Amino acid sequence: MPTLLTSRLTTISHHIDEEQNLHPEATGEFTSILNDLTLALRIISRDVRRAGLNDVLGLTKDTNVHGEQVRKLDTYSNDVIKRAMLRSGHICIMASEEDDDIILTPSNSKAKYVLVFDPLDGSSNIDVNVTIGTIFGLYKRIDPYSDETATIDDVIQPGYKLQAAGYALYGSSTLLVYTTGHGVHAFTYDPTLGEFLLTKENIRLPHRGKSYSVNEGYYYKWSENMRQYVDFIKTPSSDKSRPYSLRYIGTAVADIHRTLLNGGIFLYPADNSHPNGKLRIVYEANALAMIIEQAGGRASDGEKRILDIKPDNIHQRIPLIAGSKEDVIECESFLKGEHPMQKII
Ligand code: AHM
Ligand code: MG
Repeated sequence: MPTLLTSRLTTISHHIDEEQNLHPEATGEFTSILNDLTLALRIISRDVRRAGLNDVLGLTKDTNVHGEQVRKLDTYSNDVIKRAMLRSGHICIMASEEDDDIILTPSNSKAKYVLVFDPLDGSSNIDVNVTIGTIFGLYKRIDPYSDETATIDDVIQPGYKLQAAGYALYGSSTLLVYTTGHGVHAFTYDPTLGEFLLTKENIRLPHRGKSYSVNEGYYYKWSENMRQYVDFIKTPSSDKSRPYSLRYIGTAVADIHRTLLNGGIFLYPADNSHPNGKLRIVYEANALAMIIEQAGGRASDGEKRILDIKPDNIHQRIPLIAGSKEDVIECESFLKGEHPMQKII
């Protein structure tokens, strides 16, 4: 009996090439940008794996634009990405969580592409050996044929204009999850080969999950509607669809990744100390929202689709509610005070 072979062995570079072949107008620029980025991710992964042996743990003396203490690995990863992205000459401008201002490259008036990134998400988990990650988004300049120097307007485009988005996770293995708008694919890094190998193609998010992910320590800082939603998903129901389990790592990209695979809901809502939430729209929420949507989920600030929001500045914060479609819709209905169960609990 002949067998039908279905699971193919593919590296990230093969995959990027295949996706680009779908676009006859492709120039190869996009491919070389993603190849440069994966080089940076491999370098960061190598150094995260050796953290503790290579003097990258702990704090620097600096505080970033958000008033947070900067860790050595934050600064190191930021430098690695910026330097790797100069290679192709196709990036004109960048924005990073760790840089107060936009970063112009030597190709600032010639190149077509814009990179936004959080070099090391989950900084507070670095020193305790818990999963951290890198988040990135890639745009085209507003006018890709302009020969003027790129500006902040090229960086603060709404998320629906992203050409690609993804993240690396430095966890039990190093993973790269990315989308170019044709589904979400995951690659696992094999350090002995130095390659990211395709391990999950076309990831789909369940329409509803059974876990929620939020820093519940802020319960008394939330709005009454937010508290009611969390009370609701914890209340046992006769059909056993509730209570939900709580899962919270405190690294947004890792919490989103678990939600992507298992379904459920991730929330970093507004609270008294973070009136606009904590996550940053330009280099965190937009990329995570594009991944979630491409896998069939939903991402909003509680009212509006994240990807439709036009940021005003590169470090703007936004509440993020993302995950399984039905869970996010249910939460939005609580936040609007419109859920029928709200009067009962
Ligand atoms: P960072 O990018 O400086 O690491 O901060 C963002 C992180 C997110 O990864 C995570 O969701 C959040 O901060 C955790 O914040 P909190 O400790 O308030 O729950
Ligand atoms: Mg972050």
